[in-house]
Amino acid sequence: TVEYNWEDPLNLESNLTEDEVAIRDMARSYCQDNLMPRVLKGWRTEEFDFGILPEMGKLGLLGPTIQGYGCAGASNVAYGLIAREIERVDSGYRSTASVQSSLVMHPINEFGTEAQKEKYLPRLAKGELIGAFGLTEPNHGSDPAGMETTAEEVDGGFVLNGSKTWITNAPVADVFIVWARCKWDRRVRGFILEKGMKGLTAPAIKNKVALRVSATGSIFMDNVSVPHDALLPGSKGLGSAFSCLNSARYGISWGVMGALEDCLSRTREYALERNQFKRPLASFQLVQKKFADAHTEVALGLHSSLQVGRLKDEGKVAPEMISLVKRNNCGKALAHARILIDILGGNASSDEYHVGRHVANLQVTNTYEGTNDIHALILGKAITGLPAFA
Ligand code: TGC
Ligand code: FAD
Repeated sequence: TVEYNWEDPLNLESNLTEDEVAIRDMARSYCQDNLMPRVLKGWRTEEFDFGILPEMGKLGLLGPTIQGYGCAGASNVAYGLIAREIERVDSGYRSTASVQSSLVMHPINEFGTEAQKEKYLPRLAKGELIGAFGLTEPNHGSDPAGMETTAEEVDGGFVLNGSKTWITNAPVADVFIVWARCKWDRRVRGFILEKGMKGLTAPAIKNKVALRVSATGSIFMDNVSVPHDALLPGSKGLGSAFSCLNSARYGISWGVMGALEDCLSRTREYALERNQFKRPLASFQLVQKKFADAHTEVALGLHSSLQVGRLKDEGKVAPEMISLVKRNNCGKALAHARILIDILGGNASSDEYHVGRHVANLQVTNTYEGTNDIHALILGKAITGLPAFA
């Protein structure tokens, strides 16, 4: 007979390559030994820790699927496993890393010139440079097609005007991938902006109730002049911006399962130790049902993401598959973290029990990169052929 392993109920391990297991184990030890001890201070002070990206860079955790330029060239499944380990500690650390990898390094690698790749990728991979990705605007979140940021061609380059908001890493970024509507043909394209350019500012949005270990801010562009080589020449329309989201959304689908796994293992330990009515909480049927439900969703969520990752590696992934796992895993992680936290009773209110932090973070993961309902509409369109966005 086969023994059931509650920590890996469907034997995910058996589907991973040796390289993937090694990367996962290395990421897990780094996150537990180096991020976990810093998370409460980061959460309480909301101060960005500049040490973390260089540490991740040293271990090859940034832009890990990119071939060359100092990147690891690992599989998409390895990328997902890394996201899961980081988010087991905190979604904010995973946000910092996934923006760097999927939303900054990926578009430079995909749409950039050789010179742009050589200039930025090795330093982003080392964590020497920090990147941000500006798509969302104050008046256009779920509908980026309405964006008001413009790029105008002038002698010697382009001039950008507009603003972006709720941008991860913006206040600490050296490099900004900004999406703007080009005045000459009304198409959306990506531009690389650098900190210090005249007219460019990126103030922080402070006092967040979630993702407090990651820096978030706005990007304001007031007649920012950039040379011709700031344009990502391979970016041709909004679809290019969305293709970056595919990679980030896929990573988030793994990451949030890590956060839910952490909620499960913490509440399980608590329930085994805490007695009420002269019995451990873990012995009550209602408590066990909470564990069984969360545990089932983790197992199903991880296996779905694994399948999408394998298809992505084979070049056989449709964006809707990513919407399916992003929506399902974010929604399930939030719902079950909210249920599990009840097990902590009054202690749920203490940040030292960590589950409250995950619950707050998971509200954001269920919102950014396309809200739960927007992904429902993407799937609804695929099922019926009828767009219901407007
Ligand atoms: P629509 O007409 O559907 O599409 C426009 C063009 O884009 C193509 N396309 C895609 N291509 C690749 N991958 C995808 N996922 C794609 N989705 C669409 C599409 O084929 C079309 O191409 P073409 O050649 O025909 O022009 O566009 P729409 O304006 O109707 O929008 C549809 C909708 C609502 C689904 C889309 O706008 C959407 O996804 N909205 C959600 C916005 C969003 O996700 N924003 C995320 C901002 S970044 C972020 O949150 C980072 S947080 C990171 C962190 O901290 O971890
Ligand atoms: P809205 O679009 O105003 O949506 C509000 C509500 O209305 C939602 O419930 C939504 O589902 C619903 N809704 C909207 N349209 C429809 C419709 N057609 N049918 C039914 N319901 C609808 N963006 C970036 O570009 N880069 C980043 O790095 C980044 N990082 C972020 C970090 C944090 C901490 C946060 C909170 C956000 C970040 N975002 C980033 C922005 C994020 O992508 C947007 O918040 C998200 O896309 C939703 O847009 P919105 O906030 O404008 O909400």
